[in-house]
Amino acid sequence: MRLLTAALAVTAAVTLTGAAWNPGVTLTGADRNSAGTLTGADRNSAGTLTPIAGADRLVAPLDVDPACPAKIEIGMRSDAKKPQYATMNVEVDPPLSASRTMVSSYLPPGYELGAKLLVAVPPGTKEGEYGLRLRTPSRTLSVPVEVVPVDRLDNGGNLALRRPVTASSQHTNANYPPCSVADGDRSSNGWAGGNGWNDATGRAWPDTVAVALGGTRQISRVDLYTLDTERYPASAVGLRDWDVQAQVGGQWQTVAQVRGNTAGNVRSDFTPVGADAVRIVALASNGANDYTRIIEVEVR
Ligand SMILES: [Ca+2]
Repeated sequence: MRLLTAALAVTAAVTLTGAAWNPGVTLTGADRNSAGTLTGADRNSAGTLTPIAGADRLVAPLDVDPACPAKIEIGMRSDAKKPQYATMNVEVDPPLSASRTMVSSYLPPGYELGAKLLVAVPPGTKEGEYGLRLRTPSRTLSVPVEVVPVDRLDNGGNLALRRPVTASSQHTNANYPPCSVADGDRSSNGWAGGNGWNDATGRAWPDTVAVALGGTRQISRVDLYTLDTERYPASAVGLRDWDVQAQVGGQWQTVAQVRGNTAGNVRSDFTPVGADAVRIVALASNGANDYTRIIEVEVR
């Protein structure tokens, strides 16, 4: 079963950047050292190199699990007429830190390339706005980073967003952290890149993952997103059977049940209840019926 998980990881790494980006270009700082051996790149003809960000601002919550930092897609586009060796520097105001300080690559004309940037907020950081700058030789793109307490997040009504998550087990691969089921990203494209929980007990059930709501909240709906991509559809590797439980007065109550699911996401509505936490009790997955794979849990 670990083989299956590994195969999923490889595929996700290729598709992570999405259709708009060019996934064929390697994005590592090590490329810089090979610049002298590149052929076909005319450094003197370097045209405009435009920094790109996937959003015009980034919200970075305070005091969240370090395994699930704020993230944003960044990249650059070359408008040069010839291939060039391109470098973009990434700067962030302290005490925030970014997962990379530069993006560099051999870049054909008209190409865009992308990378995921993680922005960590150390404990004790003051809330407020911090600067993130993507800097090429010709242009700088500023993306404000707003550091806010979880209680003041604009959660769009999703009471689970960025709340503490606990799980029955955690995969040895750190790219499947439990906190990723409440990170606000419900897309399966980030699978194996820190955007979904994979438990560690193949073919052993049940598995559980719980989200604390930060106090008693009136809830009546839970949306669960399981792994569902074109290559790995939910009907083959997604979650099939589970119970939705609410913690009421210290006791877990089953408020909804899902059986025989083959879809990527399922909405469960139930009689309103005042709950401190929500728990998914996973009972079986599809296909090989091996692991629990949950991308996101939303509570309303
Ligand atoms: Ca997620």
